[in-house]
Amino acid sequence: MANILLPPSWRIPESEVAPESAWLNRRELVKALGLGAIGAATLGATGCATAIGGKSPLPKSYDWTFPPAQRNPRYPGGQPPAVEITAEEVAASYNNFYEFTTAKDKVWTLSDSLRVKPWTVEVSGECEKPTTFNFEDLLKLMPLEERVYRFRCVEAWSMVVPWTGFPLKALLDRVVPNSKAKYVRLVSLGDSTMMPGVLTQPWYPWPYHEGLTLEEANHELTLMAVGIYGHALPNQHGAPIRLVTPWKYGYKQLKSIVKIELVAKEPKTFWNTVAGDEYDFWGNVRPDIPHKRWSQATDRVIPTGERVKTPMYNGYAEQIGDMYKKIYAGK
Ligand SMILES: Nc1nc2c(c(=O)[nH]1)N[C@H]1C(S)=C(S)[C@@H](COP(=O)(O)O)O[C@H]1N2
Ligand SMILES: [Mo]
Repeated sequence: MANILLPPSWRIPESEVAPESAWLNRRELVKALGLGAIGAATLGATGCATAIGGKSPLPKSYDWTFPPAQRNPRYPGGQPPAVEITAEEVAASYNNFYEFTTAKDKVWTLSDSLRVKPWTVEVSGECEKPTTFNFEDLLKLMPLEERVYRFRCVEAWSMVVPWTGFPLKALLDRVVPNSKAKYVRLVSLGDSTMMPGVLTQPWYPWPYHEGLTLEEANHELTLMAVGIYGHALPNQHGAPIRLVTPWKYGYKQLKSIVKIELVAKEPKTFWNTVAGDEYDFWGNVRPDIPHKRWSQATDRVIPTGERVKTPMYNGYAEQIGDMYKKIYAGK
């Protein structure tokens, strides 16, 4: 069968198509959220939705609960320029989750079909104690904390989001990586019975998979998120557990993870397989290195559309230190 690779919609930057549409203004937000005139009336001065015409992208209840996690003041999300936390309704209704749809404003409704109970996470490969964790047990085992991180998509938009989670290192330490472990391969659920996009877009290399070096995986910034805005992750954000690496583009931060494998060689990754010349293994936020078809120097703050300078490593250059000295030698 021919391997047809259709370009995803987000590979066409809005700025190239119609410059004015790159600025998500109040009216566009209303449209993006599917609001009518009534919904529009509930938008505050900041353009943030407070209620959505009777329908909200926030679930009434969550599949999992955990005690409130302390916010870690080391990660205030306040790296300039975007310091304000994005309104929850906005973050919950502007999502990339191709297993459901490529339409960002429809993920929150379509992802209703995802069932996350029961859920297990297999942590295996090059390690002493491969373990399959019940998600419920994992919640009790891991030290949960809240961190506010800036979030930057490769499509040149950004948000600021409070995540609840634990360092990936805490999980990897449990299985004791052996000396052959050099990378971590992470895999999302790819169940076409719950994820309609898997069935309708067979040209993608499902399940969604990603990779980090072991050094990146063990980095203090690398978080396994189980919650957002103080409660469990709703489906559209990658329930029940997803990766958060704030110095990397969104495409590295895979959702609904079922498997974490310690491996010896650099693993293949989803977007690198689809378009290797546009999405490298690293996916680091580098405003000085343009995407093949658009600049990464600035980003659009959602929902105001304010255009701001993208900081080096998305504002985390200090924490990243010289981890990439060799890779970007001369840049
Ligand atoms: N499994 C899976 N994970 C994924 C994606 C996806 O399509 N499938 N999209 C990625 C991209 S491109 C982005 S920008 C973020 C969006 O995360 P959010 O919707 O929680 O803001 O999820 C990332 N993780
Ligand atoms: Mo993204």
